[in-house]
Amino acid sequence: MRNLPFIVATAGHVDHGKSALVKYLTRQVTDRLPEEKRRGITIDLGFSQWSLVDPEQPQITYDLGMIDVPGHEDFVKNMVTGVGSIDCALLVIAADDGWMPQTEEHFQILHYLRVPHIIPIITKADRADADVALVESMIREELDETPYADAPIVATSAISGTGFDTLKSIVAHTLRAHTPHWDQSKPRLPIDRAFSIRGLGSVVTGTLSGAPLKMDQPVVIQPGGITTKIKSIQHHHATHGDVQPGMRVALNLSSVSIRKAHRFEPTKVGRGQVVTDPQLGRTTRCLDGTLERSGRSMPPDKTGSGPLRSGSRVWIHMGSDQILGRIEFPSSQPVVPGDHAAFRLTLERPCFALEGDPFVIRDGSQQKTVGGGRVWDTDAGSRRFRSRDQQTFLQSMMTSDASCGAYLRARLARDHGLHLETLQWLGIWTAKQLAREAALWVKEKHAIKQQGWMLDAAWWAQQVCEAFKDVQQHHQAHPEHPGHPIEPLRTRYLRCLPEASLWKALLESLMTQHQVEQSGDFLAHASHHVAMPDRLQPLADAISRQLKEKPLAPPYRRNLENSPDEGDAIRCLVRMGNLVELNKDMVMDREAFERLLQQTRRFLEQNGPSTVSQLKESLGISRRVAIPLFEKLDRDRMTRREGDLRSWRAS
Ligand SMILES: Nc1nc2c(ncn2[C@@H]2O[C@H](COP(=O)(O)OP(=O)(O)OP(=O)(O)O)[C@@H](O)[C@H]2O)c(=O)[nH]1
Ligand SMILES: [Mg+2]
Repeated sequence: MRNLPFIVATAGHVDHGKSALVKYLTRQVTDRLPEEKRRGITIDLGFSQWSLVDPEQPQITYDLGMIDVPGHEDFVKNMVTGVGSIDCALLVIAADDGWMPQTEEHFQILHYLRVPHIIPIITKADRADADVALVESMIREELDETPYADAPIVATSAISGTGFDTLKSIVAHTLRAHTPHWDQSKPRLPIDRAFSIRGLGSVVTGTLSGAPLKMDQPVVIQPGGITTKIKSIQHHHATHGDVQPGMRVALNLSSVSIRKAHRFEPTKVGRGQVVTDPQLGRTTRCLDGTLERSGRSMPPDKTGSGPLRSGSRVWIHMGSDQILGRIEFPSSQPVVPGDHAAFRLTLERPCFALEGDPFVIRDGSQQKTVGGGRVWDTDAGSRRFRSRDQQTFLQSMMTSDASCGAYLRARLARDHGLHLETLQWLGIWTAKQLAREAALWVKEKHAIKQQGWMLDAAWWAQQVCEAFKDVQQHHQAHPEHPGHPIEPLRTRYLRCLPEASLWKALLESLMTQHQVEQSGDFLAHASHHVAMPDRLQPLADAISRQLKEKPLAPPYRRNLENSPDEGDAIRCLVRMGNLVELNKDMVMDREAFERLLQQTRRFLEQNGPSTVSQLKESLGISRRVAIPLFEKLDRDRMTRREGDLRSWRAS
């Protein structure tokens, strides 16, 4: 026996028989509000359960959470709230009325939200004025050239029961082919109802997607960042220890307060917020994405067919939430039906979203559905909308199949480096899906992997190449330097690397690909030798001459170094090995130093440990020179000092 949970919602024009259909299938009345009963119409979402045994494979039972939506044009905003994460829609069309304005509007909403299956159902087939054949051909025409063109159509009557066996077969057949929900480690429960029960506390209900939830699990409510714990769980009025994605769920949450009014309050809980994992998604007031406006014709009175101008106020519907914001397009050209456009949406309050989430846009007065699309950047506030990188990114997503691979490649082209571990929490794709696409891109040599990062191969090669060029240019400009000082290079590259840790990887690539070597605080090409620049040569010659004149009694360095250039010339002579630096105050001609070194060795080997006085006398040098000389030999581990005595230690 298999029990597969799925979510099925109704859709369609007012009075076409949605609630009657749900009642026939589930034996439950979904209209609860006194006003609904009085007016005989659905106003808000209704919920019930349908346990459908697969007529062809009776070992499978579909545990269906049914959402009944209102059809009246005034309540389309409630309808959108109900169909955010459904598997299948039953699009109801009355046999005596045909495809009407809200049939069309609901159909477009389902399409924008990428609902996987739509089953058109002709209701009221028993009515005297029903023309099933005509309505069927009308539906076929409307579905033509849409992803739902092949959907099976069934005619029913909730009075006589005609067509319901066929309907059950169609629903079972559709769901059998649909991939069951699985654990993607991204639990999301967009709240559609929130209330308090005396003695129990706060309860929220919604449709669970993305991952199971279990009792005692710590969760967060977004937007708001309210941390809480699941005290108990119900699914179709029965208590469960855990619940699976694809189920209608009621959660009893500890220490949260339910907001009374519809208005969003960040510290309270109500419809529109999402119960989720603390790591998941982003709360943001600025979204970038791609918008599509259906090119289907709409009846002229209540249409969404007017031009949509940059700067318009619109409602965005995502999950069970709806937020007012201002939409912006890259150009001043209005977006008309049939158009696609990149957009930025600046919201009046934060919303919770994952990159890749679908949404619906309605006009500022909630009268018309004007478009739908996908969110591609939940951190848009940190980027300029009209920047070339962001526009290229959004254009790529618009012309792509909006798949995980397309997202990864477009984002990599924009950001140059992606941290896959982080990315899995920002978007709708799992770590596994991202890793698979990344591996493909690496295999095709478009990307490389470095320390958990995926880097754009061409961009990375360019960074390494430019850093190498910097080192080379430094060699040319300053042949007297041992190499490019590392620190300024590091500071410069940290500004363009997506993360500081990648500097190490860049250094490594420089070393392995370009034979750059690090010595102390400098980077130099293996072939680099310090050389005297032409401009310093005359000064260097003069300094060398002075030192050679009195090889054993060199003047103090400050007396040789009367200008910064002379200082540079001395440093260069030291690096080139022509001079030896005894300490910061004294340099000595290399030949004289070598001679003194040999003499010291000979003296110490013959006479054993000796004092500075004995040594200086034998070498013919003053104490002024002897002290820095022997201290340098101690530092270089040529001599060893014990008290006042020095002995030769080098072997
Ligand atoms: N003859 C006949 N009447 C039906 C059938 N289905 C529904 N009705 C009637 O049509 C009217 C509207 O039905 P509802 O189920 O409330 O319609 P709805 O689509 O839920 O309406 P809203 O939720 O307000 O959009 C009711 O009076 C129903 O009794 C049917 O198959 N045959
Ligand atoms: Mg109804």
